[in-house]
Amino acid sequence: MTEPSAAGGAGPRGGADAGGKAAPGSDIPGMDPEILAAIRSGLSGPGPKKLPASLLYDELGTALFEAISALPEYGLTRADERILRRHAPAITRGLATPLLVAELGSGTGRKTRWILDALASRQTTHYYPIDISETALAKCATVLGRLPAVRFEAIHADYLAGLASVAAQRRSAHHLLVLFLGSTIGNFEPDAARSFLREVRRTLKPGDALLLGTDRVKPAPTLIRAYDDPLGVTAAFDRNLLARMNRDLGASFDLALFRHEARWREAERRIEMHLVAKRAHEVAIPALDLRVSFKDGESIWTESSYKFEKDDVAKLAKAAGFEVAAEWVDEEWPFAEALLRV
Ligand code: AVI
Repeated sequence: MTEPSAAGGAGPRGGADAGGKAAPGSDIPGMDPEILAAIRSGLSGPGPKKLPASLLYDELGTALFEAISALPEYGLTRADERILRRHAPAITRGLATPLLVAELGSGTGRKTRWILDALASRQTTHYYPIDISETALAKCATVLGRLPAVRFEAIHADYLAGLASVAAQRRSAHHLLVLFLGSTIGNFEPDAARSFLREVRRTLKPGDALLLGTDRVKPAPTLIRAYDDPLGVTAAFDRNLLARMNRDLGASFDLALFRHEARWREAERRIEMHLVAKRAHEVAIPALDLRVSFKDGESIWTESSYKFEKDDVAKLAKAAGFEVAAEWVDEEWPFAEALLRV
């Protein structure tokens, strides 16, 4: 998974508020100008500071997220996989064939294997993992690229562009199953989640389906431990965002001057990750020709992870033009996979 929204921003890849005119540093190779504009606006200005969450997922960040997935305190990924392992035959049973499978954010491909295995007895499946990270796609290819009944075609693109290219390739007899697993939708702001799913819906036809994973609300202490684990892996994942700005933009963040904090916002039903300055200081970001002042205790909001109640998914699905056809819930770590029909 490599494509979450900007914290407090609108959505994935470019959901952040890109400015109009070219600003210093807007043409740094390998850095999306919209992300650069979001860094500038997120750290300038008088309001609370925030950075695009997509910055968390460079190669090191993606590896750290995989380590998070193995933490005893972070049950989300294991719950997601348990559901797919136990219920893949039921999930795929009613789907029309021939079926193309497109996955938004390929991850390592481990969870998806259960779905592809369940389909293998019925058909040869065209599987299209879509990701902006070539590293993630390469890893996914090692897990899923050589399955006997799978035609694997990696798509290096953002989610919607990738999905549009799959939709453009399909023949009229083909049906499409879109996988959006791991509660990545929870990293979108609610408005952005709705409009994103509406866009997904627009590329689908009757008979197509979307399998949507969502993490359920849990007691606050459970959630805080999941996002601020005692080993400090999530803290490292969060702070890597600053290390990445040092690496890629020549910034002068002193990582020791920021501590990671997870906050549960009950009313909004979201976990927020923050990096909190331990004392007042200044940071330079030469590539953006920017100096940023931090007050003692001031935070940078780096990611939101929304949690869902049962009704939230049905409402979200309806607002996007889907219906919930079936839902599977993991009881050990409440997490749901909903099969949404067009
Ligand atoms: C990728 N996404 C679903 C994770 C989550 O739980 O929101 C990202 C994450 N951030 C910190 N830990 C995990």
